[in-house]
Amino acid sequence: MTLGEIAQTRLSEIASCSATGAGVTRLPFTPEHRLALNHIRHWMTAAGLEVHMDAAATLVGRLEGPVGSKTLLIGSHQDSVPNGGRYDGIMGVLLPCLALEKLHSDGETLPFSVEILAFADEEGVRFPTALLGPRALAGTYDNSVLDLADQDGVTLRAAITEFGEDPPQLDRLARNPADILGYLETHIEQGPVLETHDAPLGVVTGICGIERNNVRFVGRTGHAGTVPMADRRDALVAASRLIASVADTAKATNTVRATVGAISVQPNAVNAIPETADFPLEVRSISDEARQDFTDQIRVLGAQIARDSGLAFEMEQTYVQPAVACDIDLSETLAGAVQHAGFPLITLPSGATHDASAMSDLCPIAMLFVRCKHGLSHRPDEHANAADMNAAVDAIAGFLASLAASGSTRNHHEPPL
Ligand code: HGY
Ligand code: MN
Ligand code: MN
Repeated sequence: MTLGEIAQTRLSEIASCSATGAGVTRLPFTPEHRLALNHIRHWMTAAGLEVHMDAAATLVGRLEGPVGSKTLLIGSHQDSVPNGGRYDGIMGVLLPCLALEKLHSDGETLPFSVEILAFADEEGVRFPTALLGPRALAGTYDNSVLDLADQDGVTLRAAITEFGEDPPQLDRLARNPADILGYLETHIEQGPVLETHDAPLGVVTGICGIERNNVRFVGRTGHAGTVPMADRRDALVAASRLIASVADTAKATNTVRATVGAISVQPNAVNAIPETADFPLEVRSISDEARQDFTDQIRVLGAQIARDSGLAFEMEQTYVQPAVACDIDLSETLAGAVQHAGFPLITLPSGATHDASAMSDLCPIAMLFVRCKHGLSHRPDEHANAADMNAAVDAIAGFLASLAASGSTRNHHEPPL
């Protein structure tokens, strides 16, 4: 079997660590997450790594390099969206493990340490925040996110504690940038560009920025049959007007991608006028300025709609991750490895966000994209083929070998041997 075929088999196995339903549903700090750790621990051990879990429930596999050498961080996330695909995130944990297995079987050793990281929560689906793991390593996470709760009222702090980790230890996870060579993330493209170019791999130039705001309209409920239309303060009608404007404005400006993916209405009864309507507004753009302008526009429009219909309106930012550029040097090394492995070089921005977005506050980042069938992702039919994953393993192994040859792997504050 090729390493790509082994990858396909292992991703099929871990895909079973999922809640019931189509595709993969593996939210952080759940029984499915705990089951998945057994598979990831096995991959890391097979790659010769020492495995432990950190206080953010990131599973860490470390290959110790020479004393005084820096550490290359590689990783992605174990969690999925509900009814998602079997490649998003987890493929970026498995492929570097296979690349290390390949280097080991080729008798190669590395003059630096390597850590493979399986972050717990990148999607930010269960809690209205995300990227706790990479932000803890970068020393940029905000303690207040631990008080955010999921739809069952379980706080992030309680979920981590119940999962067996110790949130107060989060403050001790921050790494010294001087010790870190950089961060590499391998990820399914989640778009159609590589398929359009008939290329198995792509090197990412930058990652779009993202922000999420909770939007709330508060009106007045009443009997659906007895309250005259003119007297109504219908929160769902107001929300619908704003949501339609979000899509129309985003399409017209063409600088952002804006989505309302969920809504909750109370009292949520067919014969009662909606009193409250709550929804998350997500806005993404490679330009932070365009994203902020758009969000400001929607805030003004929402307040206007509320005033015109006698409702209350709130819009509160719950999550923001600025756009980030990938490191030129690291990306050139990655591009060289892609070409040396015999594949065409395609460079492209990422419309999806990633753990790498937060890791860029700690160290230089590079991202390797793997072709995505029909560009479909966040769906059960998300697919990457074995040959392309095999190409990615070759490129990652080549990237490691290039870094090893570059000699830039010693830690400045440690005297040479
Ligand atoms: O939503 C995203 O961009 C990523 O898949 N979390
Ligand atoms: Mn992802
Ligand atoms: Mn995703």
